Amino acid sequence: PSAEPAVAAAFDFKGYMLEKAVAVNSALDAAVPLAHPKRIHEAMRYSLLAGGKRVRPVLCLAACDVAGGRESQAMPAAVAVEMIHTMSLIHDDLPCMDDDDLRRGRPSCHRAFDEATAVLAGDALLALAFGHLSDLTCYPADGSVSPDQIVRAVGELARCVGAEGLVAGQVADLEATGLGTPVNQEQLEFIHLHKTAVLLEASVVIGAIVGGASDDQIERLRKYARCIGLLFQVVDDILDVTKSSEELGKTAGKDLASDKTTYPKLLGLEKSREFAEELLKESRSQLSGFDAIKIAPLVHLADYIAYRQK
Ligand code: GRG
Repeated sequence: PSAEPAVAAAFDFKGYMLEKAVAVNSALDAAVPLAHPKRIHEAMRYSLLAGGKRVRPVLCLAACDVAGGRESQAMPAAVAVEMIHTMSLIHDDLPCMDDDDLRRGRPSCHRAFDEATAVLAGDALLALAFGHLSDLTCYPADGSVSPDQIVRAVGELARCVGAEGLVAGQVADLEATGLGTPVNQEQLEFIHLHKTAVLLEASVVIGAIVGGASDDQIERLRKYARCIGLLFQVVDDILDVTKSSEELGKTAGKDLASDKTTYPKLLGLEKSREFAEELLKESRSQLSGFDAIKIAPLVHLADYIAYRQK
């Protein structure tokens, strides 16, 4: 359809992700030196450098590029959004929240260290994210990112983290779990939009801001990010059913057995797949009108989220 942008078919998405992840990892490493007191810095580095996919920082760099900016303009923001993501995972794994022993294939922070250290490592990463994002010395010396753009980016990130963002999503999720009864589609969407989509949205929007995007471009990229954020969770729910069915060799997997409300439970598998297709299509349509070559990473990231197998 005409709403869908033309994308260079030859784009090497895997190579792009790897190259950007290497650059992000090196910036994260430099942003958290092993300073005194050593144990808290060890815990911060343990979780931050544990090898996540780096989807959020890559989205941030890609959005900056679409807006016409350079990688160096967006790297402080890319580092900041990954710090926020990591601190939210550390806190999410705590016994008072999801109580998870494993994260990114190894013991979660409170398991590898202790609970108090994990709480403090999360707090310290939260503060450092804002410190890094607002540190003028982290940006190119040519003034390509103005203090006004940085202040706008800080406001965007603050909104995304707080009681109308990630925290709201977590509270709603904890409340829903505590009820022990299924939530409706509106409540499920609220949880996903706040727990997952909001940080993907901030990553893209902040990248666009420091890259010099217009307000109209920022809003279109914001809609793109919200679509892929929800898509991420719908696909997660679908994979939960299909994977566990495969593993068990049965028609009903662990998703249908657990108390957690999911899209397949609410809509059925077919309708959930249709919803995912709609979200993917909508995310693409928000990218039409931008440079067809520069949007390739964002288009392929949406496809990756939609068609991943785990
Ligand atoms: C933010 C102040 C503050 C508190 C935290 C605990 C909490 C409030 C929010 C929970 C947020 C949360 C854990 C959301 C789930 C997000 C999600 C989809 C995680 C998986 O993301 P991937 O697949 O993971 O990108 P990797 O490991 O690759 O980075």
